[in-house]
Amino acid sequence: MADLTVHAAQDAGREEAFQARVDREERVEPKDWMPDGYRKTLVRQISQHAHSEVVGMLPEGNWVTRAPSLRRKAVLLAKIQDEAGHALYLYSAAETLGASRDEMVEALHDGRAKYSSIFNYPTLTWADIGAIGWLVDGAAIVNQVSLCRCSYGPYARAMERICKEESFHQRQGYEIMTVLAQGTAEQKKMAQEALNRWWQPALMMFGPHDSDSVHGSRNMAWKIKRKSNDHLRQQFIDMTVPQAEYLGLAIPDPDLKWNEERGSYDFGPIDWGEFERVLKGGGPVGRERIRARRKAWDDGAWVREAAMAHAEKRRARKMQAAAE
Ligand code: FAQ
Repeated sequence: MADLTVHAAQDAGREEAFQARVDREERVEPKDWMPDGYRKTLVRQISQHAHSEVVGMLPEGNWVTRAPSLRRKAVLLAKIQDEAGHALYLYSAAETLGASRDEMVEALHDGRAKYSSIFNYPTLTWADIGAIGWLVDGAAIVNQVSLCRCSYGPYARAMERICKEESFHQRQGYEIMTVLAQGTAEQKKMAQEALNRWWQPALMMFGPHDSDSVHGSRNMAWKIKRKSNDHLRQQFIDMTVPQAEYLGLAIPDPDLKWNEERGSYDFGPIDWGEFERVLKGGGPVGRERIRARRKAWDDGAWVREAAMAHAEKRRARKMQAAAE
């Protein structure tokens, strides 16, 4: 009993020192002591972020064979490959916290781990590829720029590189939308319909309102997140409305209005009922996403085995050379 009291007092002291360190803006590194809750929430967020990058390749992959030109196809392929790279940096960052890659992937496959709600929507036309780059990567950048200052070093550093690539993704999407919006009446209609489909889901990417956010305030105190869900959502809206105006497209929100006093746009209610439904599996698209991921994992088993065997052989050779 006495031992327990001593341990509890030690932990409280360590947590206080940890918080003081975070408050001084010192980065936390893998071998440093950290509260269990800090480690757990980081593994949750980073692994879900990694899963989002992986699942996020699927809606775009749907258009690789149907891209309207060779140039478009090459650019889209490069973007999709970037997303795979982002997942790799993120899984590696989560591994520095003691999480195993196999466990993280298993949690995605059996539905315990989430991925971004945005990827449970289908890509119906080529304009959706433009809308994903413009709005989805646009929203991702707004969120991720603030994550570059995350208190956990490996995550913050991964974010810096990811943000640079995401800004190229955002521009390729906006360029697709510009061409369509300045094209024939039919092309402009296609661009408008894509904006209509992706606007609300893009706003949902930032998560529930601050008042309903489960992890928000704790993660802000730990400086994992620097800005709240609502703050980032507003920043995204204020940035994107002028871009839509330039394209001559209408944001599908009758309540959208500049608020002089706040220096920001007011906007209409978000359909959180739809968000909940999408999170619970996303209907046929959600099932298809997980089926595709499981298949890719199973089909890639021989590659993982070959890579491990190769690594093992190299290690044995090195040990033998060192012994000689
Ligand atoms: N979808 O308490 P909060 C990309 C969950 S970018 C699904 O507010 P938190 C690039 C949340 O996990 C997209 N779930 O949570 C790309 C929690 O559930 P849990 C990925 C969501 O962590 C572009 C619960 O709701 N980016 O992939 C969503 O403080 C194009 C309560 O929420 C990131 O992951 C949602 N939208 O804030 C790739 C960024 N929102 O975990 C391909 C890093 C909330 O307790 C093509 N993550 N939930 O079961 C974050 O910044 C945060 O985790 C938030 C959520 C903002 C997503």
